Amino acid sequence: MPRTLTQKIIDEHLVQGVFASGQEIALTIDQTLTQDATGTLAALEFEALGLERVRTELSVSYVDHNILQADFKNPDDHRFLRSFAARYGLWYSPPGNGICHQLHLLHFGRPGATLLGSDSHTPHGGGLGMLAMGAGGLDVAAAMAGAPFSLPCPKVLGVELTGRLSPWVGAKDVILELLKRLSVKGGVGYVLEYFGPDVATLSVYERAAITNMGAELGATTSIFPSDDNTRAFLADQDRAEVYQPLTADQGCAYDAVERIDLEALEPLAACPSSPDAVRPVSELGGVAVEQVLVGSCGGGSYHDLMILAGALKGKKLAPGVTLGINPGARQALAQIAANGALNDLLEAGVRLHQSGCLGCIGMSQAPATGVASLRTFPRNFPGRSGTKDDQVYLSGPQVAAATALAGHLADPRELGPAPQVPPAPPLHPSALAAPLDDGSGVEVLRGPNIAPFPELDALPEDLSCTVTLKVGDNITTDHIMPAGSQILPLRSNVPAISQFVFADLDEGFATRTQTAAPAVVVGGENYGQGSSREHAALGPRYLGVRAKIVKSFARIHKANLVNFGVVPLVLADPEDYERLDEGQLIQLPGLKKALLGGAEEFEALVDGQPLKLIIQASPREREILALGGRLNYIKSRL
Ligand code: MIC
Ligand code: SF4
Repeated sequence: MPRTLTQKIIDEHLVQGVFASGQEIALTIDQTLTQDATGTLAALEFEALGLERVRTELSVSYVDHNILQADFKNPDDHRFLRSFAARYGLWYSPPGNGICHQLHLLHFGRPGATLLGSDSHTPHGGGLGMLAMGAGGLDVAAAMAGAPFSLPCPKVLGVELTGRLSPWVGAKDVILELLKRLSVKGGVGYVLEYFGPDVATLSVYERAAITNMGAELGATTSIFPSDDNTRAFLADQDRAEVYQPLTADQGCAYDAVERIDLEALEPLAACPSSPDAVRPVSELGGVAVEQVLVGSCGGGSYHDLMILAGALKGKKLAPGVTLGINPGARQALAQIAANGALNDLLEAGVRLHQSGCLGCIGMSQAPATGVASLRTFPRNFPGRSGTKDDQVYLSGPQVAAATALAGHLADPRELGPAPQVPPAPPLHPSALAAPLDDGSGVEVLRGPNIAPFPELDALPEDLSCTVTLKVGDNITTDHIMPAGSQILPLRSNVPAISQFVFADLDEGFATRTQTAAPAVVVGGENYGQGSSREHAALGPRYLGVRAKIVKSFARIHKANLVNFGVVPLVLADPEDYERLDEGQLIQLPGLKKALLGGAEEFEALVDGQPLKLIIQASPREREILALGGRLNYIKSRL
């Protein structure tokens, strides 16, 4: 049977289950990545497993999110992660070196491998033909320990690309087009696999910009074939030896197909405040913009910076506009410095920042009140910039350049001939520290910011939970566990960070939930979309949330809920959502027994009336839930 590329890589790594949609499968993981904001917990979790060294081909600990050092907290975490990497055999990337996904693509990714990362944009690696997936920190810690990664077997959505991108239209427009068509939940349960003869017109940089933002569709991951462009990219990185050609078999069957005529695409932008609120820039010309930012894992590559520099060369920013650049990697900064593009950018008036996530996760670069900001970042969820009621637009570097020159959202096609991106200078500076041969003598350095991991109790036989919050559709993990420069430094301190759960939506949530516990949160469709942060599951659990009842879940968040013993329940009839309200008591009699007995349907009681719920959990997940979480499950098996 002809196979898709996705199936080929899955078959190669399959240790449990069969390639059939919806079934739980388990895959061996070749490489892992963690970043600091999720990595400190992942490190504590790995330590709890009691191993001497990571058991992967390669694991890297990157520091790129919490890089501001306003007090001791973030530098304490950096020091902890550096010593943890030295102790347990990981590569370490210090702050300022660049963003995990960009660095991983440049320095470590390889076609055909599996990569598990504690960050939702790990699919960036799909640009190199690897199966790169985001997951919670605990899943990544387990993979670092050599455990296979379990997930529902995805379906494969083939995306056929034909034609060639027109001048001033770029990779970001391809993924924005898909977001426009499919919405932020359109990719749930799928791997997006790009195919067609004209895939060959896209460089690895462009492919990675596309697979990166496939995360915004809720997809399990996205992947491109590995071909001559992949070979050239790897050769440029002095890593030609890891190249292997990989494509889908002729005549393979996709579960669904989308077709994109690259030639017909026009410059697009996502409007506030969702990555799928996409419109042609030509229709948005009136919007005044005072802040433009070019950077992030999905929009700060050498290729992105060169497009920007080419468009700005010899010109000046519009009065009143600030244009910040956050190079995705130290290498990209060195390359634009070497070929003169950095000078063109500085002459035009850009503000140069260090390599890192920065404003993408509200670590500085907040826009002023009431001012629209245009960013080449992957996400514009409400308030994520750090400013309340923010107006954040997303686009590629072409639109960013035209907008910075005009002072309002502008169509780059009006700028004249489009710049060509010259080959990257052969420079690969990086501050990566290689693993030690033997780290057993290294002391792991813990500052006061690192609190012990909370103990989680097993699920009781019967539960009665108060609804302490009811929310709507597409709730993001940014809503559940906000980020930003005030809260992010608490990522290693679960009791402290838990006080901020739902803080932007409902300030009283934490106290109310702790008082009413056990508690339940009610939500709509695609609950928990966005980031992989497990704090969005662990924080509520710490406050006493024992179950969530929603219309549907996003994949990573649901897995995180299971990992921390919060029972994910789905309404059998979505209309029942209307019957639920804050303050109600929901009785869940015999829930534990139902879980362990494998029941798919479960009857709860609300106001004495039955409420039909669905338990979508594999036998393994049911056992984890009954024990109160995955760490308890692992300990019970040791
Ligand atoms: C994001 O883009 O939302 C983040 C910040 O990178 C998160 C990880 C985190 O919350 O630490 C993600 O994408 O998983
Ligand atoms: Fe960092 Fe933003 Fe990428 Fe998340 S999306 S990894 S915050 S740059």
